[in-house]
Amino acid sequence: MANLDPRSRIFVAGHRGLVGSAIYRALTAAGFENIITRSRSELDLCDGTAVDRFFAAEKPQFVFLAAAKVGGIHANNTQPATFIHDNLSIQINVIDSAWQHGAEKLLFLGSSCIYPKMAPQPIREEYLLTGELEPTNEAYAIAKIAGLKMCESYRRQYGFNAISVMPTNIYGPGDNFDLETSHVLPALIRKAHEAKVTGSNEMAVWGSGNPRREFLHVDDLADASLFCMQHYDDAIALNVGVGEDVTIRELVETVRDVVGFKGELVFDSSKPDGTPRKWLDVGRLTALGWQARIGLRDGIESTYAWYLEQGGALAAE
Ligand code: GFB
Repeated sequence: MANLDPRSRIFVAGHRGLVGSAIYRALTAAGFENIITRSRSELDLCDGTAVDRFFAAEKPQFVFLAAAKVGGIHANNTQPATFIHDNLSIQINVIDSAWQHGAEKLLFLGSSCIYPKMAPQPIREEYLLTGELEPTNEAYAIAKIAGLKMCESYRRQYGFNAISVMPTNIYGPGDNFDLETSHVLPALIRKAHEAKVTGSNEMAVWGSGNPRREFLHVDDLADASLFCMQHYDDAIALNVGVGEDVTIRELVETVRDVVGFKGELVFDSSKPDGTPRKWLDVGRLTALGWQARIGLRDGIESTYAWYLEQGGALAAE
């Protein structure tokens, strides 16, 4: 088990992102005093020489690799080169430098899109690499598969304690609400809110509304990440989810209710549906003693409140 104590030197790569900022909050709340961070302007994680220099100087003992190029279905589908390039570069630089400079343990964050498009449901960890990937996010998925295989390989060849977790769709405070690049949940919150405040009687929803997705609040993911850093030392990339999923139509109904938008939904079939379903089997993590606590409706309510605090209401008025 990892020897974390309040004085441990912990590097959170990507501390300004949705997941990294939640991990930073969770570490701070848990009393860790030596958290190392670097903004993108201070350290470009795609620059191998700079990353190596950083690790040589700072010598972090524990590394949360939450830095990644991420986006929703449209961003993934239209910028595959950026997604594969940036994610592979970040992973190679951070994982290799962490090992080279003697880090005790590294946790790599992947994504449920690593699994085959038509995987049996719920998806067990062993279904990895048993079928073709979903084309809209293949480049991102290949990069994430490479990341978890890198952790597995460094563990096997060098004995480096690198673990991987594969979260389902994440949302929460700090999310990206840009309609071109965001994931579905923040996009729907923004669309419902803007339709409400502008008095529009309709809002657009991409695709058919039939795909099913599982949504995990980012504070639950941060909690799971700390739990795994402290209690999990194995090669298998662990699924992290809530254990149940909803259709996009059900999701938008809940969002509409929380936001208070009473108009019509218009489904835009020119936009892709993506994977029909990616419901994770979380039996392994549950057996270790962790489970998600934040329900979807509560999570949407607090995310909407955060969006309003950030000026979402002003942007729409
Ligand atoms: O969250 P999302 O963009 O990504 O879309 P994926 C999920 C579903 O919601 C798709 C539908 O079926 C979308 O067509 N959807 C409906 C919308 N309305 C909207 C909208 O306004 N915006 C968006 N973005 N979607 C991503 C992957 O897949 O999930 C990434 O591309 C990553 O690689 C991430 O794995 C977790 O769930 O389809």
